[in-house]
Amino acid sequence: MTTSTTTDRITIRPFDAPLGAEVIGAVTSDPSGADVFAIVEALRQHHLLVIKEQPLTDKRLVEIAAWFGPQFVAPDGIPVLGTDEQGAVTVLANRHGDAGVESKEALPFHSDFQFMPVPLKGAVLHAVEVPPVVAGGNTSWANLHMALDEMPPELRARIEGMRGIGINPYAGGMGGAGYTGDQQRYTDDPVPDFPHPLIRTHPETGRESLYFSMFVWKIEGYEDRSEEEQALLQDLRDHVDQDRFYYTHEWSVGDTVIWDNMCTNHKRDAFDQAYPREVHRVQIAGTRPF
Ligand SMILES: O=C(O)CCC(=O)C(=O)O
Ligand SMILES: [Fe+2]
Repeated sequence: MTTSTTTDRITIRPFDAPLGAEVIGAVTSDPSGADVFAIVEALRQHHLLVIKEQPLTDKRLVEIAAWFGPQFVAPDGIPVLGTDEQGAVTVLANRHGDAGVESKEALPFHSDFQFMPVPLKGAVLHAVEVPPVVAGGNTSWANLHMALDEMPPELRARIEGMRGIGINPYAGGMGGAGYTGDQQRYTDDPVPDFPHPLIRTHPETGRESLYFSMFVWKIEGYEDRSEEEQALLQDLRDHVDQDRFYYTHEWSVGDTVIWDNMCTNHKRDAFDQAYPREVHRVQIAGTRPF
């Protein structure tokens, strides 16, 4: 899509990519109702929005996230990304001794909180400090409508009507491969499975998308760890993680990315730990996938 939308103060310019658009104009000050409407509508159309190089306070970040829906803050004790100390904004930082959550390894492609009964509608990330682009740390998002549209029919037939089970990396039951550490809200207790459809319908647009990521490790109805199940999981991984579905963001300080977590996956490259990286994150509550 190449046409831009313009209101009094902002322009939405679609990327030349499978998803995403830039919001051009000042969002640090107060946009009009019409501007906000256009921005919300743009997320529906483009699945990912980027606001470039406008440093925001945490307060403003929370206000911007609220344009898209109520905020999700995990209740204490729920094993998700974050610590019990933080509130509305989750700080992801690679420095030790901070209030932040350590975040330095490459993150494989995933949809946030796919392991929860009600995963996120979306999330907002704001770059406070980032390494130079040559040092890594790019984040990429994939369009899962496209991944479904371009799925070989025989693969689609194998998942039609089926449900996947997401693993919670912050809880027990992963054979020790969980995300532990002082700054993660980890529990050794196993958590229940919450299966979700592998093909889901977007609750706002009615469009179907694939709903599959590295977090999905079991498929309902298959004998656990059977060869057949493993083969299907591998075929889905190979399909969904193709470069042609992705937009890659090279971060600058002050960038804000808002994504629709219902129809996208994302992943982040590793980066040179000589550089500090700090991104602030706000989560938008979702509804049960169907
Ligand atoms: O650090 C990043 O760029 C992405 C982290 C991530 O996966 C998230 O905030 O959901
Ligand atoms: Fe994520």
